[in-house]
Amino acid sequence: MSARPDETASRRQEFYDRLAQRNLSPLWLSLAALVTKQPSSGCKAAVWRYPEIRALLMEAGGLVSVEEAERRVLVLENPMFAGQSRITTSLYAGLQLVLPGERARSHRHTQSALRFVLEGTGAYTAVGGERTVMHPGDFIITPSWEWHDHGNDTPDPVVWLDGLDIPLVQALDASFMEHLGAVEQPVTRPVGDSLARYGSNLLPVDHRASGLTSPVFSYPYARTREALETLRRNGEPDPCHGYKMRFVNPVTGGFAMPTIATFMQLLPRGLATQPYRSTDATVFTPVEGEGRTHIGDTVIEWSARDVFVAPSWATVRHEATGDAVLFSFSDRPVQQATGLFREERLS
Ligand code: GTQ
Repeated sequence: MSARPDETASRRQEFYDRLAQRNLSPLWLSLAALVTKQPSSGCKAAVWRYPEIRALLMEAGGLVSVEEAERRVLVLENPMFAGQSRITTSLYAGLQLVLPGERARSHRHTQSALRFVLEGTGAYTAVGGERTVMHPGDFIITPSWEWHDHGNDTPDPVVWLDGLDIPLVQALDASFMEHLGAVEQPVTRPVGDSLARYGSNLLPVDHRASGLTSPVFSYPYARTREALETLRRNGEPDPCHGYKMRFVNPVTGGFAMPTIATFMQLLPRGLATQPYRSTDATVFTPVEGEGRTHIGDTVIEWSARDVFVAPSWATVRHEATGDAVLFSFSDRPVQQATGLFREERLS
């Protein structure tokens, strides 16, 4: 039986309309867009320059109090995801400002957060009853469902990069949040306690693995930097990554956070790395130095405290024009736990 093409089309359309009324849809119209040959979210390479964002953040400081804002943050939105508060498909990033004398009140949520300190020494974030003092380059964790409040008793503003798994938690529809009801959580442990207890190549003798997040809330930059410098003296850099290390949960050997991987890499002056690509879209922020990164067809020039993002499966190669140190984060733990992670060296 053969029908005229326009008759077929109209019969099909009438059928699709009836399907829609029953909350059904024909897969044959969407299969190619749903199951793509390679990653295709539309996430784009992009850069935010620190001097520019800093000026806007300070302007926000004059316009909105921390009490009103709860968290005074400018969200870094991928240009392809405008209005969606995501820098990659699965991750959120923002720049947070706490002015001298301010307190950002205590709350907790199921989203995990990392803080990467860009500017200011001596402010703190409190987690688990302990204040973690911030220095530029420190990587600090706020685990899922832990109370946290931020404070700045120094004469200078503090600015850090927030990285959260907000879009991931959104996709899973598993967001919960509460306010403590007091501005600050009670301080029950002295500064430095968790670093001595868990971050000194030691663990309390009766410690049993519990929880998915590293008990080391703070990974001070001084230690990280020293390790990278020693590695540089001792051997050749990796062709694709320079001297690149991942932050570790000392109890499990796994990533420091269950949903977000964090890395620090040293690229010696003049190093041009070989291209690679991986399925974990990655947010980078240089701590020191300057250079450029080729991401697909895009070239991003960067210097310290800029933030840039490389999409999933985009070819990445770096060129350091001065000795450079890059902090970065991605959703690699989730991709590895689910068997999705892929990485390829292209040279
Ligand atoms: O500091 O608790 O950038 O709850 C977004 C959500 C920071 C925070 C953000 C948050 C926080």
